[in-house]
Amino acid sequence: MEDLVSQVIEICPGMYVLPDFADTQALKVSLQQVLEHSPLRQMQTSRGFTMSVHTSNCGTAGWVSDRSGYRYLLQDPLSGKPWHPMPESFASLASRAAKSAGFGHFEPDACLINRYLPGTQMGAHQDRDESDFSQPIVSVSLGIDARFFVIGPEKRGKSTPVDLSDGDVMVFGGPARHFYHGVRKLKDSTHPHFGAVRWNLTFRKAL
Ligand code: MD6
Ligand code: FE
Repeated sequence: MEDLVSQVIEICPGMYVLPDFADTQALKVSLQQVLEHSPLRQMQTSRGFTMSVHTSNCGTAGWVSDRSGYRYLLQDPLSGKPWHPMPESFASLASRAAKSAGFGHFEPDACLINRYLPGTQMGAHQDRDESDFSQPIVSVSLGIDARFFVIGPEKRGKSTPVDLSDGDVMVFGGPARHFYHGVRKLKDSTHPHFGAVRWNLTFRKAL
């Protein structure tokens, strides 16, 4: 549970898992409010593929992908209006997690929301659209289990699996900040509070 950080597991230098750090039920109402403001949508890659995850954002900046590529925008392209402000409960969770992993003063301005259904996956990628790579990324998993994988600075090679469950938080910084990573195809299962869904919130200092 939150604030009782019993464990910080180092996967590799700069990459940490904080098992069961987040009280995900406490985040659920805010998540719903954010999604009423900026509904989920499937983004296109620059090559014209449709991503299998459904995506939204909250905070000052939101990550978008379309035929012109990846970038952060201050407005939701669906509405032309600013994204929903980042809920205080989201921001404080992310900075407390970062601090527990040794990254003090993390103040995210962007939260990317991804929804996975069974069968959804996320291919190997780097997160490199942010302006300051000395800032970590904090990721929170809600709902059904997923197998995350991390490779390294090159896209190909041996991967290390990291199994993530509801409430687990990952902190990605330092030398791991540029490592390729992704999520294996989700298995069919259901979670008592979220159903057959996994949510992932990634907190970034984008601007
Ligand atoms: C996911 N996460 O867990 C996808 N990126 O669904 C990410 O792509 C990610 O967990 C950067 C830092 C941490 C992450
Ligand atoms: Fe990522």
